[in-house]
Amino acid sequence: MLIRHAPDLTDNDVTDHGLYLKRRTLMAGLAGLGLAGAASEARAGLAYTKGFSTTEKPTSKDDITTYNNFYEFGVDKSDPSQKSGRFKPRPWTVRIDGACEAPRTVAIEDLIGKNRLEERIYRMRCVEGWSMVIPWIGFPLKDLLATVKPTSKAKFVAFETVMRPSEMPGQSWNTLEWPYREGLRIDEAMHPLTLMAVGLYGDVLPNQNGAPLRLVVPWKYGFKGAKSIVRISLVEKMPATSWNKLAAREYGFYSNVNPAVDHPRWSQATERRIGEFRRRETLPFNGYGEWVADLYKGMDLRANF
Ligand SMILES: Nc1nc2c(c(=O)[nH]1)N[C@H]1C(S)=C(S)[C@@H](COP(=O)(O)O)O[C@H]1N2
Ligand SMILES: [Mo]
Repeated sequence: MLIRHAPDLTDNDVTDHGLYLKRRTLMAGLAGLGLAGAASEARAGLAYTKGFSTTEKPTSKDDITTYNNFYEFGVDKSDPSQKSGRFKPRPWTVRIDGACEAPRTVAIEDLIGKNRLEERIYRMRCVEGWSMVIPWIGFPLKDLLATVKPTSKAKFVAFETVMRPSEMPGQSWNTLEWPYREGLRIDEAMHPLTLMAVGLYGDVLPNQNGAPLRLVVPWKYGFKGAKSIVRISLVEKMPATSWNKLAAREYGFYSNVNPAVDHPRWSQATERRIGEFRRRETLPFNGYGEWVADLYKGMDLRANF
């Protein structure tokens, strides 16, 4: 048995909560994440977090892995799957530094082996007006940040994608300022919904989805979820972010999903769920308001879009 500590995932949960995979299949997939070794077996756990996962039907694996935004590989939706074959997500280390007592550099194997992996089925809403339901595998970002002991000066968290023009053909074009940068306020980063994903559909994360490690913030527009992360820095000031630098009027730092605040060039009131024909209404905070609306109490979400 690959994962010993999975007492909260039963076959009843599988049918009751619409989990797309049987436990056995999920555990087999985790072998792909390097969890087959005896050492990992003792350390790793897999939880199915009730409540946070949606019961909506996941988008097909085919759509999730061929309809992508990852401008490092090109601007067309098919570029990431077609042009990421040369990208090497291993070996890989992530530097975690800045306003913390114990900065460190950690290998992807340690992140996967030492964190309690969970499946989280989240909605993802792109700022362009389409959405998906994606069964991620990962761990809360707050668990990782806790290991470096943030100081009181840590007000924001900055994320940086790898810079590797020889493997990422899109980095030869000035579509965005490279490396891709994103950021969160510290309370957003520490929120239990905020995930570091290392897999999807029970298997290791494909290159086009941000291997080997990407951020997932389900109540924000998809571009906040930086892919292929090499550096996470705790900082005092709001960090510069790639899309905001390109067009500040169009892509705010917060970028919470908000049907009432239109993009200057299109409405955000509705969205196209990939695989469906009719458009659906977009929900405030992408439907996660009951957990995150409090983070923005007293803030003007039009001025701070
Ligand atoms: N490094 C990097 N991260 C990125 C992007 C990108 O171009 N580069 N695109 C973002 C956008 S716009 C979206 S919608 C999501 C898409 O994630 P997916 O392709 O896994 O669905 O990734 C985000 N993360
Ligand atoms: Mo996006």
